[in-house]
Amino acid sequence: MDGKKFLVFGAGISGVAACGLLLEQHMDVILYDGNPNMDVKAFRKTHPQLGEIPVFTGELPQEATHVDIAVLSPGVPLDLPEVETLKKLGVLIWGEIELAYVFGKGRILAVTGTNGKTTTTALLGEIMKQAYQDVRVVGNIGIPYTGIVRDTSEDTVIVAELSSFQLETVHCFCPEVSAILNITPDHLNRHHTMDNYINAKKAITSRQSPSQTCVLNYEDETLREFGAGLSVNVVYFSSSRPLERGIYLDGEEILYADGRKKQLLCRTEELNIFGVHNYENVMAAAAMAISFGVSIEQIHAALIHFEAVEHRIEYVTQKRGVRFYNDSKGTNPDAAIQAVKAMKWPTLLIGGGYDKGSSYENWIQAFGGKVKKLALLGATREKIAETARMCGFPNEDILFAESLEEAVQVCYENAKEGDAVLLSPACASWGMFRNYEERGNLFKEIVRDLKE
Ligand code: UMA
Repeated sequence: MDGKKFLVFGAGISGVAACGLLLEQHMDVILYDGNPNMDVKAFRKTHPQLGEIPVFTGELPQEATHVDIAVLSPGVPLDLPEVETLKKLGVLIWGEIELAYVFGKGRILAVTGTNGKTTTTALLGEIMKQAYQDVRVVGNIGIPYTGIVRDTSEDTVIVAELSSFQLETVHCFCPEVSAILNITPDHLNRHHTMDNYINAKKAITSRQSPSQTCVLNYEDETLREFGAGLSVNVVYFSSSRPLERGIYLDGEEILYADGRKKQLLCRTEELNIFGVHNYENVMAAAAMAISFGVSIEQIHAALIHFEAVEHRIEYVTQKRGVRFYNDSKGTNPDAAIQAVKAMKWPTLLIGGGYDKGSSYENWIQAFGGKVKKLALLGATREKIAETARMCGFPNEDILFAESLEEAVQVCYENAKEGDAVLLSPACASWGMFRNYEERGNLFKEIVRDLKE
């Protein structure tokens, strides 16, 4: 790395953490952000740790291209003209995860998948804390990996949630245990084809050696086939059938079979998270922990204490006998299907947001007569309404809202005692909010302010 010059692309939380790491490593760093309206003065004030680092915004200036390695933030697409320019000039393209891996120490477990990543990562972090002193939970969950590198030692256990965006730019990154939970269409506006998206996810295991483990969902056809061709140690989990070797759900029990005997990991009634998708997250986290050498007792202790993560079918409160649930993390139709399936009450559903090019048919078909009103907002509202009508959802039960406040209000007005209001947009929040956390937090605030 001696004498190498870096360009960090994107001044969000990943870019800031990457710059911090590179400065600590005494590297030559330039920060670039494509947003021409970025207030560099204010940025410097809020990030004094970055000192006088050169910052460029708007169009990529030539002087910023005289670098050896560009570290892309996850949100920066690889086919962006600026990135193409850098590639043509022979600049190596790394992601923030690769940078952290190259400079960091410790043993790594990494989770990807379309849905369930955050819950599985958080749960795996809790399991690891039962067995190890120094555990760091990082990545797409909201904590940049580069931000904790300085604190890592050989004894650190790193549990990383990785998105397809982050996996597009890894090269040497190699976790000891990896997992792909499921793959359904998402982020197609960024990856363009399903194949590109699947290949990005698969990169999580591409550097692993035969003694290392990849945990896969046996009930996901793409992953089952993928597993059959892998030369690493593959451990499957299944919510639908007993496995000779792996973890599976059998009625109310989650069992671990090692090829000779079966062991009970936990009963579903002992868990504080519900729904088959959550049992899959539990199985994946447990399979990863077992492969890492954690005992069944330690895994059980963590499983029974684990609570649902924020913004994922999160109970907010009751008003006038109406229950409110925040599933702002339901940022794609598949995640939103799980939330609507988990509702046991007549539901007034708030959906819509940024257009990622998804199709909403399966989501609407999963309503199963449970959804009384569909309140829509954001760029996708017309597209969702059209699909809903096409699927036979009554036009008079579709409501358009200009804001989240209005959507909550209109649902509350139309709700009766015993109903549920669910925010589960099936779309990303971008365009109206900075991220799904901001959307979920605002939802909770609006709900708590509603008059009884
Ligand atoms: N930018 C450009 N050009 C671009 C795109 C972005 O200059 O083409 C700049 C923006 O102007 C902005 C900065 O890059 O200043 C933002 O970078 P970013 O979008 O990569 O966001 P970060 O703040 O660095 O957060 C990222 C992840 N964001 C995305 O993947 C979009 C966070 O995941 C992650 O928690 C964080 O790194 C820490 O690892 C969020 C997310 O929405 C939660 N992830 C998607 C998802 O879960 O579906 C993948």
